[in-house]
Amino acid sequence: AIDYSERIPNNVELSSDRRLQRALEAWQPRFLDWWKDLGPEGTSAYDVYLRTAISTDANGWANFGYVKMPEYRWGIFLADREADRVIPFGDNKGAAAWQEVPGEHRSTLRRLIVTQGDTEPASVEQQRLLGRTAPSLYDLRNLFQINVEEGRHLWAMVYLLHAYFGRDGREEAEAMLERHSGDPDKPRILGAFNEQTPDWLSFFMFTYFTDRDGKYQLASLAESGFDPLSRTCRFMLTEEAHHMFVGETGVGRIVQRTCELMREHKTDDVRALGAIDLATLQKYLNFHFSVSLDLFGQEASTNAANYYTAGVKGRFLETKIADDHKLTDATYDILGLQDGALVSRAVPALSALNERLRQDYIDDCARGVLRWNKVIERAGIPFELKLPHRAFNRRIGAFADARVSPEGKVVSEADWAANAGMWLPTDEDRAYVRSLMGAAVIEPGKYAHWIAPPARGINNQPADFQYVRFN
Ligand code: BYC
Ligand code: FE
Ligand code: FE
Ligand code: FE
Repeated sequence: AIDYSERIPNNVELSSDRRLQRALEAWQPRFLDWWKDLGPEGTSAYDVYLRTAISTDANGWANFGYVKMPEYRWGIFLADREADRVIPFGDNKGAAAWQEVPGEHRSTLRRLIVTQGDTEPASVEQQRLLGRTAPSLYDLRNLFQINVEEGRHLWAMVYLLHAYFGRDGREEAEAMLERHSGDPDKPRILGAFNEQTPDWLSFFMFTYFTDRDGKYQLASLAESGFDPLSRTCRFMLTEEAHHMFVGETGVGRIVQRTCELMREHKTDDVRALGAIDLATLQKYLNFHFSVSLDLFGQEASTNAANYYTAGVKGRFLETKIADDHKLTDATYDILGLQDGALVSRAVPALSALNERLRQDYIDDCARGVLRWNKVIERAGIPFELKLPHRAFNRRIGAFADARVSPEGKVVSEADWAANAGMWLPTDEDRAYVRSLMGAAVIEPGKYAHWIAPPARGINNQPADFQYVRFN
């Protein structure tokens, strides 16, 4: 169970390690200052109907109540330790999982933990103004739930840095609050986390596509031979599920509203009716999917091979895969660019691990798109949302220097320039979407015109529930 009597709630018996406890208690006010400055704007007095974990088992989430966000019980929650857990892959496969950081993997582990940790506060920074234009109290509450949990994910990584990486770890924990999303001097580490999240369509696309990268990265770190990292990530994944739910249902509700209006008014031009047309939804999808694909790194990566061989970062659901979990003799086909064409080639499976994880991610992304298309189909509208080709609009990896259409055709610079405005949101599209985001809708049970209400309330609350009380 989680001990909430402590200043820092935890289930790691923090009070038995005074040095660590004091170090984290010194970091805590800096975190709160950061939240005040760069967390959700102007919200410190709001009472928000939030869920707080009371334990890390399956029933630990049943706890809902009104909380002022600066008083949210951020803390350190690890999934329970598995007795006799072994390293599931790599050179050390079968050896006892590490409870301390092995010296030879120290810098690798630190780097992975820092990269992961950096994304969490970045997303809070990206989303800090969205409350002004929330389409409903229900959506506002979901935004805040995600924000406090991303804040807790930062705590999760900062705990590992403080507890296992000594002085370097403490310095890295400080730096997490010094880099900021979009800061020209001290940007966040990964590209997608320096983009803006300027409107709610972007927010729903981000939580569908980019939080899902989080799911896949966390799942492969959950396989890590470094047991505290594995246990931390396993609990984080239970929080991540809600973020992706918000994205999938958010986009789905916009699709539904658009289709209702198209049918009712027998028109494609729902912009005239104050809604978001399907073509614009497709462009936003193209953007967020391609930017999120970049987060998986290079298609062929010796870093990824080294992480795996060392036992620090595994594959998605590593223990469920039927092979030798060493991959020294296996190959994997990856797509690349050769003489201006997309060609597949077999490479050592170890070096293709980023690409393999990206493939797992793409398959998962496709499932939600199917569900969105069901909504369109049920409305009798001949339109299909599609994931663009993996080579489309990439900045990292083999396709970074190519121009590739959403269908996967290599095109000239001139073709790209002529078509980019049909494939990606234009300034005009973004301005239109922003123009829909008026003052926040704060009447219980009411929704902005461009989005349908959800199928059910949070924790089965009634339709007119007051999810946020403004004080
Ligand atoms: N941007 O060998 P490669 C989440 C660099 S989201 C900039 O492929 P590797 C969340 C790379 O650093 C999940 N640079 O690299 C979601 C390397 O540099 P060096 C976040 C990039 O090591 C929503 C070079 O290119 N979690 O949680 O395999 C809301 C060679 O590349 C990028 C993680 O990322 C890029 N996109 O990197 C809130 C997990 N990609 O060595 C939260 C931890 C590559 O040449 N990170 N580079 O200087 C990792 O597992 C790995 O570092 C990467 C791939 C997946 C990022
Ligand atoms: Fe997170
Ligand atoms: Fe998330
Ligand atoms: Fe995440």
